[in-house]
Amino acid sequence: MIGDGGFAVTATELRTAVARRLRLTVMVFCDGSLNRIELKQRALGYGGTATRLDDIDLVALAGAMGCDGVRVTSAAELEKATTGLATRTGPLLVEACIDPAQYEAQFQGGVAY
Ligand SMILES: Cc1ncc(C[n+]2csc(CCOP(=O)(O)OP(=O)(O)O)c2C)c(N)n1
Ligand SMILES: [Mg+2]
Repeated sequence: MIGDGGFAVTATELRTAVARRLRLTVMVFCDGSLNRIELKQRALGYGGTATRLDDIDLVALAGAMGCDGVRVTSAAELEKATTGLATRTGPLLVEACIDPAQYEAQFQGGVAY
């Protein structure tokens, strides 16, 4: 499990997972932001700076490396996308589109609880 910012700097590891035929499921939580850092910036009174991520089609990115990918926007879609993992022969990327608003509730004075 990884955020979209973290995945942006590690994405090509998927190619190794394909080459090694690893039955790995990589779940990317996509909120278009380095969100916890953005929240810390705002808590310190700065506007968000250099913390937004432009959209990347992660399913297409995975496909370019020979990796299956699926985009989900709900728990039901996630459940459907992750059935049959035990019979897979290679990695699966799950692009999970999430609303970052929930993080703000966990954030008080720049500290994540
Ligand atoms: C290789 C590397 N580069 C930069 C950082 C600094 N860093 C820590 S958290 C973070 C943002 C991560 O954003 P994301 O993965 O989207 O998480 P979110 O808070 O949005 O869930 C960054 C850039 C790091 N830890 N490691
Ligand atoms: Mg993020």
